[in-house]
Amino acid sequence: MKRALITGVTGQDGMYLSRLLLSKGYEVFGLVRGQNNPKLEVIRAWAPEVNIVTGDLLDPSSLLRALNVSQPDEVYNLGAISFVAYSWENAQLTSQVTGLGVLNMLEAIRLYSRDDASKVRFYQASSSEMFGRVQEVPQRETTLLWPRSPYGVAKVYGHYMTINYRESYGMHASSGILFNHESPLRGPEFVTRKISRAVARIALGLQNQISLGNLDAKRDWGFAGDYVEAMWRMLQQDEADDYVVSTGNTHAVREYLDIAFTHVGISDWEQHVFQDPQFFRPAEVDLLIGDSSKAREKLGWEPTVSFRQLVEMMVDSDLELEKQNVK
Ligand code: NAP
Ligand code: F7E
Repeated sequence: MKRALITGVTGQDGMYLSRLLLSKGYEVFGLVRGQNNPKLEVIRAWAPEVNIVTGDLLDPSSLLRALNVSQPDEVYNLGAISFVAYSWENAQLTSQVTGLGVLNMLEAIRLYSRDDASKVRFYQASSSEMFGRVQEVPQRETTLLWPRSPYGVAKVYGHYMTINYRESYGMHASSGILFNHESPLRGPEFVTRKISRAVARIALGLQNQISLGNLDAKRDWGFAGDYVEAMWRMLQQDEADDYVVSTGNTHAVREYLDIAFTHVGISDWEQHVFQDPQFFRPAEVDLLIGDSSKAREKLGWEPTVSFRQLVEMMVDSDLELEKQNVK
């Protein structure tokens, strides 16, 4: 039985990945931070078989302890401060958790493995935000990185540190450059879930409007359940490497709005949507679209959920949740 340690197990991807690994027969350990973390109950209900280990990416000794407890064959480093807008207001904290946290984990693995590079395979959750002011369309593994937020800069640090540990110590360390991926488990601060929730509530007469920022930003949105499969496939390769994971299609925020509102029978949706300066960013990533040919060829990976299916899945899920809240 293989053993895996997941940091960020209480997040969207951690939850999908934990179920995927359990379904493949893994013994799964999840790192949970803080004292009395409210998400602990959520992950326990979602996947009771996950073994919880306490620890924090900011505390290197807690990571070493987590490795000693879990004795993993594979480590998936999904833990991060992941909300881009928040990263301007908390730039140092974001740099420490999302950037230095990667080094803390890599170094803990190196010490734990006692320089036996084959002992633990490592996955780093890199991001399309690293492309920022895109230097090439579509973006691929070799595209020059030009991050546009403290979050993006921190991810670039973690990305190159992962490559450096691979090259310096021969560690099986892979980096998935994942484009936006969403699901009903997405945090409500991200635009897709913010819209799906609001649309459900507007359809049920529980609210009348939604305030948003830039409706023209374009993202390559996929389904989180598909993307965790790509993470796992990366660590099953003989050689560690970096892969772009994306659908290859891009859509503006307003297209998401259009499909979401139309799905609940509201065609004149503009009257419900307001733009508020507080949701615009100091520097925007205007366009993201990924070229995932390498992942498709080498990992045999491909997305299974279309943009429309994703939007409708999220709205349907929020309709159910909001109906339960009303009861
Ligand atoms: P998420 O839902 O925001 O989850 C982030 C996770 O990190 C949570 O479990 C959180 O724990 C944990 N965390 C935060 N600070 C920590 C710390 N100091 N020590 C240990 N854990 C900490 O993010 P996600 O959408 O699942 O994304 C997973 C990873 O992929 C992140 O690294 C993200 O940056 C990256 N990524 C995401 C996307 C995407 O579109 N979703 C795309 C590219 C890359 P709490 O629950 O306790 O806060
Ligand atoms: O914004 C625009 C906003 O916050 C998407 C993270 O998982 O994916 C995510 O980062 C777009 C941006 O995600 C609102 O300006 C308009 O252009 O949903 P988001 P993100 O910033 O793309 C990447 C790949 C990650 O790695 C990150 O961890 O939508 N937008 N109006 C808005 N965004 C938000 N949040 N709220 C609005 O009201």
